[in-house]
Amino acid sequence: MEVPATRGFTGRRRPADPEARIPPGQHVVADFPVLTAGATPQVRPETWTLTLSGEIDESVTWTWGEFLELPNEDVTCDIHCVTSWSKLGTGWRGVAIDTLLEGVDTAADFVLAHCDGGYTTNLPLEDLTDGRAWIAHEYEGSPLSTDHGGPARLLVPHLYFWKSAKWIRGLQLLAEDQPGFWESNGYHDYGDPWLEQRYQGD
Ligand SMILES: Nc1nc2c(c(=O)[nH]1)N[C@H]1C(S)=C(S)[C@@H](COP(=O)(O)O)O[C@H]1N2
Ligand SMILES: [Mo]
Repeated sequence: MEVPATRGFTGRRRPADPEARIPPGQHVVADFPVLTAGATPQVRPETWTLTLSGEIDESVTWTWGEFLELPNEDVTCDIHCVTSWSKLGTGWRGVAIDTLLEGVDTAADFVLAHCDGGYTTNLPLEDLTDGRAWIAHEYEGSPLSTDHGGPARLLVPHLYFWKSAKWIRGLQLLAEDQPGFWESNGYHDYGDPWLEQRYQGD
């Protein structure tokens, strides 16, 4: 079998065959659904900031202008929503969490992501490092639309997409895991789509 060029996914362990890129219980969509719990916040870049807080000596805050000056990366990845749609080969541009953590000394093992509107989601810190997570501000070459989390959202493609917090404003570094919004409402604490970790107990 001819193996296509490895564009369209970041998971280095995943084969390029599209069928093999679809986690169990998922189906591929061509459109890009919008899933938001509650109202869509209107966030103005002029007043937007991103803050690293919690288990660090001093919290760090970037304004929109400062954030855009950080080294950016282009990311192509597959995304998987727990409601069963997957979208293959989505294109993003943003700042790696590794970049934000450069020079930051922390004993934290967990992160709670905070958003405008009050949404939260929790992740192990190691899932945000080693080139596996970004704060994305462009989608397919255009500024991220408000519905999809603009001006900026977390992008963690290897976990169910509810972990990719829209309208992101802060990453709180924590010594202990603290469940976020969906994780407190019956959804899995970790959310690996390849293990179908949809709900608590899966
Ligand atoms: N702030 C915030 N982020 C969020 C959500 C939300 O309701 N609020 N929904 C999550 C869920 S359940 C999914 S599937 C994705 C949907 O992203 P999309 O609307 O860009 O498809 O965003 C995630 N991030
Ligand atoms: Mo979702």
